[in-house]
Amino acid sequence: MRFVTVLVIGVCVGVLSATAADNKTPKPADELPAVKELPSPFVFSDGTPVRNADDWSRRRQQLKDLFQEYMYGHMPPKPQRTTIGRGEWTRDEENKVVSQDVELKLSQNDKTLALHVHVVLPSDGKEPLPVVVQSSFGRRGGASTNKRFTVYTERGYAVAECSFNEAAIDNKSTARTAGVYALFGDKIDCGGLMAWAWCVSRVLDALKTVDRVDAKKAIVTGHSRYGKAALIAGAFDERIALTVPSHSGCAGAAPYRFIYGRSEQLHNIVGAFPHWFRPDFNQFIGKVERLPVDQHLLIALVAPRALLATEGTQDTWINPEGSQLTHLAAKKVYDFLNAGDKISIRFRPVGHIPSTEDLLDYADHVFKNKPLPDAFGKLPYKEEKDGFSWDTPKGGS
Ligand code: GTR
Repeated sequence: MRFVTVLVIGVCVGVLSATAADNKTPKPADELPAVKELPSPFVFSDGTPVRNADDWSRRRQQLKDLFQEYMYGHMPPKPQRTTIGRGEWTRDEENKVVSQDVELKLSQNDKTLALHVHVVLPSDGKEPLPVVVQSSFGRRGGASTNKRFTVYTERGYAVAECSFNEAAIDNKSTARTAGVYALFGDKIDCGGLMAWAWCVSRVLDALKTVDRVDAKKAIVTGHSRYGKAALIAGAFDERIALTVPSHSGCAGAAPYRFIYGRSEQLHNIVGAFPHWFRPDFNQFIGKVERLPVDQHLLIALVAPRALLATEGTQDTWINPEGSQLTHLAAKKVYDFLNAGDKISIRFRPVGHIPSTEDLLDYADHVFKNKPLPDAFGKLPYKEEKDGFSWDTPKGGS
C-alpha cells in the first residue's frame, strides 16, 4: 500500500505518566474489606458520600484508578509522536462504498509501532457520518472485506476497523513481546484488554483528521473479548459518544460477584487469559468480594454518554443475568446525572452471536432521534434481591 498523505497530528512531550513504578502501591486483596453486594458508586473509598456532580467527577476518577490499579492495569499514554499516512479513497461499486486505508505510526523515544485502520463509508452517504470503531478478529481490513461492512454503510454509518492484535497480541505466551509492550517497554503494567482500549483511542486520534466522518459521533463496539475492550474504551475515552459492548461477559458488563448458572468466573478468566489483565489480578482468585469495584462501576464510568449492552439469554457463559443486574446498578448513576434515558440493554433469545441491528437501532435513536423499539430495556430475569442495597442519592446533581 502506498500512502499519499502524511500528517503529523501530535507531538506529546513528556514521559510515561501511567506506569506501575510511579504509582503508590495499592493495598493487597487481603487487606481490602470483603463486600458481598455490588459496591456503591456513591461512597468514596474513605466512606465520604457522593452528593453532587462535582463529587461524582472525583469519585469517577477514583474508580478509574481502582480499575487500573487492580484489574486492567494503567491505560498507556498517548505516544510522543503520531504520524498519519493515508491511501487514496477507493470506490467499490459492488458494495456501494468508498474506503481508505490509514496508517498510524506511533513513536516513543526510539521505538515505533504501526496501527492500520480501514475506513469505509457509504458512497452516497450524507457526510460527515457517525462512525463505528471496531477491531477485526485477527485479519486486517482491506477492500476485499468491504462486504461485511455494508450492514453499517447501508444504514448510513461509516466504519473504522483496526486490528487489536497490533496493540497487544491475544496470546498468553507472546502478548508482551510486541504492540504497546514493545513501544513503551516493560514499565507498562496493562493487560491486553486495556491495550485494546488504548488502540481505540489511537483510532479516534486518526479519525479527527478524516473530515468525511463525524468523530463527535463515534461509536465503539466489539463482541465478547472485544466487547470487554469496547466497554473499557468507552469508560476511559470521553470522546466516544456511544459505547456498545456486545455479549461482553466476565471482565466486561457482567459482574464478578453474581454468577448465574455456569457463567464464567474470575478464576476461569484469569486462568485462561492472564494476559488480558494486570499480572497481579490473580490475587483476587477466591476473593472476589474483596475487589473494590465490580463491573456496574465500569459501565457507570461511561455516564452520561450513551451506552447499550447487547446480550443473549442463551449465552450462559457470558452471564446475561448478571448483566441485567449491573445494568440496573449502573443506571442509578445515569439517573443521578439526569441521563437515565442514555443507558439501555437489549436481550435476544440467542447464543454467542452479535446483533448489529440492535446497535444500529440504538445509534439511530441517539444520533437521529428515531424511536427505540419496545424490546430495548425489557428485562427477562427476576430481580436479584441481594444485588445492591444503595440507591441514587436524594437531591441528585
Ligand atoms: C471465551 C472467554 C470469554 C469471551 C470469549 C470470546 O473463551 O472465556 O470471556 O471473551 O472467549 O471472546 O469469544
